[in-house]
Amino acid sequence: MMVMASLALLAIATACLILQMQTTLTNAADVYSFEKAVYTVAEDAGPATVYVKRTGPHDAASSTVDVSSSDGTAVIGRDYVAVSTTLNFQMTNNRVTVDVQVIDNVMASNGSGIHCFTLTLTNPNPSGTLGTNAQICITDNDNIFTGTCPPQEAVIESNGEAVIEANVTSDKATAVISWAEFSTFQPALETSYRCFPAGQPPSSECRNGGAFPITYTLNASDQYNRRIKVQYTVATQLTPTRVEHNCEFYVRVLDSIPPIITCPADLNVTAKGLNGTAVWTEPAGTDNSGVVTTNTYSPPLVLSIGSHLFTYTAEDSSGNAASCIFNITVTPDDVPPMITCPATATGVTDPGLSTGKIKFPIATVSDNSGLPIVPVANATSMVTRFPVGETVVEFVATDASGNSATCTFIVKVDVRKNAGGSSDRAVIIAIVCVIVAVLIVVVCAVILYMKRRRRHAKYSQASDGNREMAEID
Ligand SMILES: [Ca+2]
Ligand SMILES: [Ca+2]
Ligand SMILES: [Ca+2]
Ligand SMILES: [Ca+2]
Repeated sequence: MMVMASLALLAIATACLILQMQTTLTNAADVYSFEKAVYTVAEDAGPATVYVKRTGPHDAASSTVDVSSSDGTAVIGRDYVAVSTTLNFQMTNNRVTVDVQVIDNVMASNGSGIHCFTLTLTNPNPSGTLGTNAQICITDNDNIFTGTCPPQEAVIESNGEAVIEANVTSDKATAVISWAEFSTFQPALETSYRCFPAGQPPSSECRNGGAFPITYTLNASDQYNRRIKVQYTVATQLTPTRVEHNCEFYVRVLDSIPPIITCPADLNVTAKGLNGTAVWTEPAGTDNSGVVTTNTYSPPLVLSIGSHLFTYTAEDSSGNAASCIFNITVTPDDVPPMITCPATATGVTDPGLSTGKIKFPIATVSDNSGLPIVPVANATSMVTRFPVGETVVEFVATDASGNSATCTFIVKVDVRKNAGGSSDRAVIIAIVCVIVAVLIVVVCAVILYMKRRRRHAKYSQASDGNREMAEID
């Protein structure tokens, strides 16, 4: 009994699972889409056949979808017969045709000779997913350009534009583009090519076989930045009224060559404390287009101890990118500075004192961090007074991470000879004595001289008196 109940429950659960799966499949949406985005048809080629296909995880036995047309450069009644119909899909038919009637008129279209209109899918039943619209592009057979406009090298794109696409090669910023030269039914009195690059007014001549610049795909603010319009103009009458015919198409030059960028060599930086300052020259990318942007980090950067990866990316204006990576390792500084003390410094006591100020150079220091370090001494040259005898002086050098190194040297002070200043006083006394002695000699000489003169005068008077006495006698 229990077994039968279990089997019944299992059968019910299995049935529910199958029902759930069927429900899931039934809800899966079919997809309706045109087989091609663009159908090109000659104006006089009769009906164009367009295919709509149905795909999806499950095909309903029968479903429908509507298709309708809308004008572009081709106009209902002038260039084509309006399309408005319902397509039926059967279990065994997932591909349904739509016949589009193109009108072979007698109107010559200017420009490229290509004119297009749009087919749109709507209203799937049961509900489904719809693909993108299709373009029906009609090639005019009334164009004076005898069917070569646009040139056969051009491909009609989904927006109806005729585009010749080329890629730059090697390191070029341009691509040479050539096309079959145009011919006309009518005599061409004057012909010229003009280009409309990058949304600018027509200003530059361009030519068949010319070098066309890269039409950038990035940072293009308008569609004209993505391709260049080429306009070939034929004048079939100059007077009395000038009659011109234009053939227009586009060129697109793609750049698939990535930039080149080379990172600097990996860098090792010794920390100053918990961080290290990394300095490097930032790389700049180069590109065949000549237009490239490279990210920057703006060194010098203060980085923590450890490994740091830096990625530089160069990108050209077509979206091609190249990168390089380099590593900066900040290692802790556990190496003390190298310090060298001066040789023994010697001197004598200052005059009249028992100490002397001894001049000595500061220690020389270097450190693996590369940073300058000023050593500190426990004495200062020409400020500290040293006693007579030998004094040990110590220099200490400490790097930014706190590693220290010391060295010592001897300052030796001798007693100044003739200490106390006696020698100077002796010199002064000696000089004074000499001066006094000279003065004494001079004074004595003067006194002797004066005495001799006085004695000589007395002697002369006595001689004169005797002479007079003799004359009287
Ligand atoms: Ca025609
Ligand atoms: Ca026509
Ligand atoms: Ca490039
Ligand atoms: Ca160090």
